[in-house]
Amino acid sequence: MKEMNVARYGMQLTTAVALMAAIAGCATRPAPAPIPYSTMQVISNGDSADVIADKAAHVLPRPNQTDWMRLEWTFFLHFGPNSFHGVEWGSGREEPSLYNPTAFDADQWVRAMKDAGGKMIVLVCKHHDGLCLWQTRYTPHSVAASPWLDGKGDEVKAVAAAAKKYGLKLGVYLSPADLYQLRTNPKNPGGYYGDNSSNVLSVIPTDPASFKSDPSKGRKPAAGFGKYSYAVDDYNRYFLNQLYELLTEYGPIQEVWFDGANPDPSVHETYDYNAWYDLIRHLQPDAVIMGKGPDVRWVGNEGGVGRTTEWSVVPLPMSPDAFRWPDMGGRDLGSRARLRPGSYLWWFPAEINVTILANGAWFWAPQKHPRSVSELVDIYYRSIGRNGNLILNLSPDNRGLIPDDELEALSKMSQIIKNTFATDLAAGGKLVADTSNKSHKPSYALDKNLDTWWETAPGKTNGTLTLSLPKAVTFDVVSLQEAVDHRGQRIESFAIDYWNGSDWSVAEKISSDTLTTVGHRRLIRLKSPVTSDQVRIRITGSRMEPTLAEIGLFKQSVAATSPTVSNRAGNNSWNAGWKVIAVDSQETAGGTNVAFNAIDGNASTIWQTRLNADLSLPHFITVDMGGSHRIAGFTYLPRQDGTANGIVENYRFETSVDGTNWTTNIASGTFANIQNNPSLQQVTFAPVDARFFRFTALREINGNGWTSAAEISVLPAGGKGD
Ligand code: FUL
Repeated sequence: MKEMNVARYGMQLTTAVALMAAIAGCATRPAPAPIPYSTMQVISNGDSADVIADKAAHVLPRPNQTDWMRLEWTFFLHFGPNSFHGVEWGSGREEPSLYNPTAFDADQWVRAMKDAGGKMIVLVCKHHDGLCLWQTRYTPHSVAASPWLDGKGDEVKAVAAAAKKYGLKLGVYLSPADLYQLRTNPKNPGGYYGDNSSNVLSVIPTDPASFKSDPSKGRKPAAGFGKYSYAVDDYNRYFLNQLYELLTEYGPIQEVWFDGANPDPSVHETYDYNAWYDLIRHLQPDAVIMGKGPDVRWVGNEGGVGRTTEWSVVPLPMSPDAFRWPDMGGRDLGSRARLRPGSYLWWFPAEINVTILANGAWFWAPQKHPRSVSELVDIYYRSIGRNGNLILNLSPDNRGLIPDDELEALSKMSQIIKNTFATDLAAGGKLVADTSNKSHKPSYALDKNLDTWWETAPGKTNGTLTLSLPKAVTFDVVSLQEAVDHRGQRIESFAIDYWNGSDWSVAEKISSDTLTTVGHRRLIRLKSPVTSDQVRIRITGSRMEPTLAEIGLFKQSVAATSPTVSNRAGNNSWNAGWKVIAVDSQETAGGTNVAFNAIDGNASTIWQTRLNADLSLPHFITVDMGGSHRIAGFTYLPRQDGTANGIVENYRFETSVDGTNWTTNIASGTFANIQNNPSLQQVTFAPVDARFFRFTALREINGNGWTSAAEISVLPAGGKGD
């Protein structure tokens, strides 16, 4: 594969540098070899801090990543069996007849994305439940067995055609976890997933008739594509054939999305990632592999939040050929402190996946509604504005149409974004710098061309660009872009000032931002609008000479403030007078994590069971609401401090009128996907009258014996407090 060859080239160069370092100490010290640009650099033992920074500054994106980063705003689409029975994760035991949209309209989906300004749709072609949404040759468990269009429909084909019509690129999400194929699925006794079959030489595409009996028998390849051989087991052969169909029959594919989530890890299957990557590189060399793969990194949450310091150059502990791409959730992935000897420096930009539905729901259900417009606008700044691509999910309803509330939220969001960025207030200005490389003059930062840039003079790691405008403008967003495709990512800190008429003043940013990394794009929002005819960008820290390919000034069309977590289903007085009347464990050391914190209406305090004792589940908490209420569900807000300890995955929920006789409303429920998406969970059940409720944790997300909760509350019947 192309990338891997370049990577090896990088290693040879590094070896050369190491050799030169080894001969240092001879009488005449050779001048250090300049570090060449490469898609990979290796930090050697003995590299000085300067050499390490120099190497990090010489890592470039691969061409498929450059194309992808320039898309910035992309869309996800989750529609499948889950959309018909109100679940986030299916079981693999669903009948294909469940999938029966009555007004399916892929044009409507893609048009909404196009109108919003999206550049790509990544379609869920098979979610964890295993139903294939295209006409596959390799399982009857597909749309062919559904009543939709008498089994003749093909969701992928319809979306590919709409994407072509509206000029959007197409990506495919194919879930590695496949519950239908699970060896233990009673609905599919011949399931391939975890069937302990041995690796046998398999030609891809395999002849479906001899899939099990003789996988070395191929079928006729798709027009313009070849055949490939891999020694793989049944499930990997199945998966490779699925990939082959998706990557050869639907036109150019720009992104292949490999989800790490697996609802049932009890059955083990070894994914042959190397074979998958190899096939993708052959069939769609321009595509990026996202998630469990080498090109695009999952940002680490599903809340739409990029890091305020987001490095696209990330140190890997081993060569990318051998690396298995685990999720990278840490706060700091690429600062100088992380760049240690033995690391392989690799361009690995962040993708921020988030869904339009509140509470992180990926699939539509009647009670699921979109996030507020201000939150969506905020997400734009926290993703695209923090050196990452945004992939915003839309969820068609059971008719097969994106419902009006989602369309309305999206169109309001995109209108605000469009209005904000329609006018670049820096246009027409003149840029001067206190230091410039002769070939990279300041005016290049205002020419709307990412392939030309301002750069400081050789050896200068700080520099100031001053923008003078013909007349004063009022702005509250500053956009900066580094020349990452030519010079890598370098800027570590910067400052923004404006001329107040007699002196320079600091343009105050909103508190949730930091003035650190820039990368492909950084959007800094100001605390309040600034009016001035002179603006200064001071680069105060950089790995090597900093660059700026573009700067821009904008005025937000509607002031969008950061949302706060609504932890009481919008009703803050509902919990007045509530008491915890029983709890089996609470961490009272220091009086910090007591049970009452779960009902105090404060999302930043938590109930946690004792850390060094009571280390087995179940744990429970019983609450007296002080009077009888008609309720139809409950909410659980996991701890919001970024720590996973005690977050509940499986639970029981009970209610009582008198505190003695209990009704089990949910005997054993799952907060599907809470590990990836630790946001407010809402569970509904048939309405009951209750004064007391008991929440019991049955399983913690990592199987530990702790339990924690930021908030536990109830949902009033009819959606209103009583
Ligand atoms: C997660 C999945 O489990 C969700 O259902 C969704 O597909 C999201 C994009 O990734 O890990």
